[in-house]
Amino acid sequence: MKKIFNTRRGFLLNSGKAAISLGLSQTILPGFTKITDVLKNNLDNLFVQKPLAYRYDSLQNSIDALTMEIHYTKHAAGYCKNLNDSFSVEIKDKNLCIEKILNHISFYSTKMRNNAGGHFNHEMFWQCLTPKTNTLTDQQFIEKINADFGSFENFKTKFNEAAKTRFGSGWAWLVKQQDGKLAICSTANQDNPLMDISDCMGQPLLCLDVWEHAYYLKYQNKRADYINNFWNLINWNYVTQLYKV
Ligand code: MN3
Repeated sequence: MKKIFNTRRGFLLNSGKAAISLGLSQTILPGFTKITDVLKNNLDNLFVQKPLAYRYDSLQNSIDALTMEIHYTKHAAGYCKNLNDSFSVEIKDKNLCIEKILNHISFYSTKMRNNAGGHFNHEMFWQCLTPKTNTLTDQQFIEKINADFGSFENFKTKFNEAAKTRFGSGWAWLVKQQDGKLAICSTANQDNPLMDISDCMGQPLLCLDVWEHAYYLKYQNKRADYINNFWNLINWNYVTQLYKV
């Protein structure tokens, strides 16, 4: 898969910059679909944070209320604001959705990369969480996980390993690759699998924020405990919905 994307990227590098500078509309790369509902304000077409579907204190057995509040109102809000700053300066077509920007991120500034990634990742992360206990029940998805990872336990172990071993700040991901296979990977900083620079490109289905700001108040240096407790919070309905797209 990587070869295909590299080839496509090579093509984009040769032809895409000219196309973008001419103002031709960018497309979502083949194999990707607009899956999330990252919102824009109707008035000015700038990105906004979607309201959380739960209270800050509703996840507190696994993530404490103050961490949730600071994470949402300060860290994530900062990415959203800085994305809009970059968007105003760098993008002429105000209708561009975030997936398209991420699919062509190599054409933009580092500020755009960090903040478009940061905004998308957090908007998706909030939706991957739920205070309601639920489990994965979709038989087709369960069979797919078993087929691609050997078993659900192997999938979990592999995801946890990706999250634990990400050096410094970043994210762990479950993705559906262009060939339909499920894969697990991690990305540094605010990079994500939608980016044309990513070495784990794919449709993201599940993500976990392993920046210290996501867990330090409750867990300090114990990232592994935070990762283990994340499994109590996963919104499998949402993840299944993304898998079915
Ligand atoms: Mn974060």
